Amino acid sequence: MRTRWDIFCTVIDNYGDIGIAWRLARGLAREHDLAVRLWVDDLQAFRHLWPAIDPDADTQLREGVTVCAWRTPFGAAEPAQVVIDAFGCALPDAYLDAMGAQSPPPVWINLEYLSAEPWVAEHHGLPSPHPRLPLTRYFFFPGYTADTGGLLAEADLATRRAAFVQDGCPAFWRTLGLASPQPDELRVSLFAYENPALPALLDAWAADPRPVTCLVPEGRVIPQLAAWLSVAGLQAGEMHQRGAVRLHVLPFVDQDTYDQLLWACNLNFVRGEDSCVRAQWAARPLVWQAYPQADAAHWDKTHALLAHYIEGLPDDAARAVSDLWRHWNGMPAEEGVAASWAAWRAQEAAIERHAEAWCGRLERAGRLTAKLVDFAENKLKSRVFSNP
Ligand code: TRH
Repeated sequence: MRTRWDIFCTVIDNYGDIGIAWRLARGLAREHDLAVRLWVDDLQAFRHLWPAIDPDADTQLREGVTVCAWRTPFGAAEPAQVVIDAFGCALPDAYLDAMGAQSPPPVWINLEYLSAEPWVAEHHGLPSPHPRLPLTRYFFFPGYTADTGGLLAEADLATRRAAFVQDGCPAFWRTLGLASPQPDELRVSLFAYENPALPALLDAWAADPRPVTCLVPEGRVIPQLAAWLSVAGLQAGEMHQRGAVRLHVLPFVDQDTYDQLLWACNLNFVRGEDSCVRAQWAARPLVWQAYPQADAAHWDKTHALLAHYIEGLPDDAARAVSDLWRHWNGMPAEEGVAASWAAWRAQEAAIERHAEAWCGRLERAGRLTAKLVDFAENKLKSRVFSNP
């Protein structure tokens, strides 16, 4: 019989939590042949990144995963053998009580947010006993080193990407209503939160000696873009040109198509967590905007990933990458935005080579799905020994 896993996910204000939970659920079902239920409290939001989702269905089978509507109050459900609460979302009380009544109890894992900060390895895998119930919750931390939970990626990701990019993907560009890039054109995707550095970056692109095509999925940055263009509003499908920069507003696409966009562009501006990791696996240069947190806690995260990412880059290229990331996260930088962009352009070839090499280095951290399965299976085995 297949081991049963339950993953619980609440959608906060963005798409990262459900994006990661969905990727994980799909990977567990497809690559590890597990019986996975994914409980989600907002199927409407989920549908944005996976349009096949029916927002009204109580349960539905999608990509080998049973997607369940997480309603309040929570109906009766027998707990699975492995239970994941993604990003500390509180499990429903009734479900938690049912977990506590099981013998042996389920393996309970809290999947945490990804960070490149050094403390992650020390906290990865730590147990925390429940104060009331005979349950232990383990903290599973994704990360960039082998002593963490690793990074989410499908086993065939590199092969699929290589096959996709080998002919320059003209058919893909056509589906987005775009011609293939000109030889001297820089094609950029821009997925961002509101960002004070955006107008200066757009000015720099408009003044670039070569054409820059910027593809912007619908979302939080659109009003800022409209203000820069001095237009009343912007819709998917619109195109505007200012100087060297041509801006296209794209519809929000499904998660797999977004991956292809990252593979096809020369440079990707990404945000949050999941798009950042996918941009790294895309083996293309990226600029990351960390999810803004109180007290600028995201600066530590940005700094940690940046320090790790620029290892091995020649000094000038490392400085160009750092300056652009710093501007994009509101951190002090050595140069202004225009000079940082010019420096990035001058180092483009080295940065591109580095992005390819970096993708290879990511492998050293290990694959999160496989590591999570190992972790849970070990706990399941020891649970059997202590509960004969
Ligand atoms: O949406 P985000 O800002 O999510 C954030 C972060 O994950 C943050 O850590 C978390 O605390 C906060 O949510 C609540 O960025 P992220 O993580 O990149 O997630 C976006 C998801 O949307 C990702 O799975 C890719 C997907 N996506 C599409 O499917 N289609 C699109 O067109 C685009 C632009 C994104």
